[in-house]
Amino acid sequence: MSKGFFGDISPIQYEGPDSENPLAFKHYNPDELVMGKTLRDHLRFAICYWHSMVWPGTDPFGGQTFDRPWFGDSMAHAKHKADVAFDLFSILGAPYYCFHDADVRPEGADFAENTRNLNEITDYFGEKMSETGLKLLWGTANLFSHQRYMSGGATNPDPDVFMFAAATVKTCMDATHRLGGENYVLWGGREGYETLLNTNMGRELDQLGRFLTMVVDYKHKIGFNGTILIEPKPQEPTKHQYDFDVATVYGFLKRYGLENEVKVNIEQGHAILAGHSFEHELAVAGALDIFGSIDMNRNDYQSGWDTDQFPNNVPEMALAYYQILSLGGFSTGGTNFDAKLRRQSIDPVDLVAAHVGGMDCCARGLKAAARMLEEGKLSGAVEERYAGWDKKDAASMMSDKWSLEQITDYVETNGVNPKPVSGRQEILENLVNRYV
Ligand code: XLS
Ligand code: NI
Ligand code: NI
Repeated sequence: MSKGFFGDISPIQYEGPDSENPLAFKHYNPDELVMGKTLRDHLRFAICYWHSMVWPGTDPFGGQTFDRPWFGDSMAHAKHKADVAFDLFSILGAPYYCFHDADVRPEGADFAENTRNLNEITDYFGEKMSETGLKLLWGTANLFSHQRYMSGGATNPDPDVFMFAAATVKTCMDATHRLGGENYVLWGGREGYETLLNTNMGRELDQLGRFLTMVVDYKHKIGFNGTILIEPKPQEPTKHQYDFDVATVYGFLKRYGLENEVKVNIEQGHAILAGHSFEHELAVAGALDIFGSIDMNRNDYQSGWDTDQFPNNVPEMALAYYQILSLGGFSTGGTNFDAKLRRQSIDPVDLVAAHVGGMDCCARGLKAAARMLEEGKLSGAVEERYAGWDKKDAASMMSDKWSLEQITDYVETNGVNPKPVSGRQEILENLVNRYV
């Protein structure tokens, strides 16, 4: 490993909960078996390129605070960045990473140069991946930063932009496929509108549906076995985004006949922005059978922005992983740290420590969730709550055997007169407290 940017920081070891070493795992022991599976395989951690390697520490009131030797526009800078990125992945022992095209290659003068640059860096990644055994959780295209996308990518009023975006997505799917990526993500930061005064919403939705249909067709054409994922978010940067939340995405997929082809990548911070809890979004995806992957971060609950902070709230993580484990865990998905440092955290050690803490927090949450699931007290209470539905007459109501008239008849003949039953919320909340 190059001794460059991270100096003498060596690969992070598991030292257990009593360790006081800030650069050791206290809860994430990758080899620990939980419900018959290692924590490594449960959590499937991925490090994101954009926040960790690209973001310069800016905010709306101030410029760059991070001095990174790889900041710059040349291919040499891009390769230097890749070297340091892979050092970071190895130090953390994370099995996966994720990237946008714009994170990893310099912006070219035109489409052809963008593609050349992306392909060159894809080759470079390929070599590094076979040297290190690191894997790609997902790739994606940045269809929101460049000025050409200011009015959207797929939903742009200008068909030339739609075309440029579609061709760009093709190159990113090719790169993802070539690197053995396990998913391909579409997050539509600019797929939405600022004002209805200049927007034809029905047309824009049809454009987005057509775009996604082509993505799915191309996936099958090239034999990409990964999952196509949409990442919902209600707003920011666009005032109203079309992929508002999981339920909205499902309605969209249904309308364009894609509900069996596309799943969701759910981000904690986006759930909060949509006025939901993270576990709500996970449960909706589970109920509608479109759960795919997660972007792990937390929002500042006061600011109302997507502040993308590293997770540090174990009880929240426990409830989230409880949903995920209840769904049988990840298949192609994983836990991507879509989280960035605070802009005052300018040292290399901050980047490592942030991930160590986030990984520990997730591991602790997952272990608590596994205990909750294995002991079955919570699921037992839910089963008991719905036990009436196992009875024969109740089952007939759910099948098409009974109509409203027959039910009315039944109520009259049997004198059905329901008695209220406690929901036991506080008792269940107290129960959760025992695990976290
Ligand atoms: C922004 C999104 C973005 C996606 C990938 O809010 O979270 O980072 O994860 O385009
Ligand atoms: Ni995200
Ligand atoms: Ni986000």
